[in-house]
Amino acid sequence: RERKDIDLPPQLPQLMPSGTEIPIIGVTAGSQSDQNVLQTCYDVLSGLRIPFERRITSAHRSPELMASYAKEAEARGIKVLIAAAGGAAHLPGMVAAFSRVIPVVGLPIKPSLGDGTDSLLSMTNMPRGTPVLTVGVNNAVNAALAAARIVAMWDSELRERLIAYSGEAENESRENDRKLQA
Ligand code: RP5
Repeated sequence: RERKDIDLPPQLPQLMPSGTEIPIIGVTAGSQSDQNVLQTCYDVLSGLRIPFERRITSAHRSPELMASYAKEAEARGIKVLIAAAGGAAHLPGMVAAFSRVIPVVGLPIKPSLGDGTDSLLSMTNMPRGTPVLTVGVNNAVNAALAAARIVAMWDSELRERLIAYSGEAENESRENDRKLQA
């Protein structure tokens, strides 16, 4: 069938009834030093009006806290986890292992030494059976949008906000094209 003929589900259930403040996305990082990069992730989630929580659960420095956070997230209502880490970036993989069911978006952070390829590959090269859905190095915007798209499958109002978000990007791109030609 042609794209225009594809019917959307008539009524998506509302995962986030309006006014709810219960977090449905959990953002966890390996260190306080990751917070600068994560700010744009927080900004996008806030702009889309998705309730989220921020945590620092290091795979190396606070491994038991990391394990309990990942194990308990689903029961607390978290639907998607974003896990950011740099260098020896074990956090997203361990969070995916402990959370078992929740999709984990891995955000590789550029470490002080190197360009972040090590962080990136440690997430994309997860052993078979424990996926980490990885975005580009320091691409905190895409981490937020990837998580939002998953959640939007169960929230018609968020779906509309995501469509508006991509519409703004389209308008900006078209405007840049117009200016360049002027
Ligand atoms: C990782 O090590 C963190 O995610 C961070 O990106 C990196 C460096 O951490 P700090 O030494 O700056 O705390 O665990």
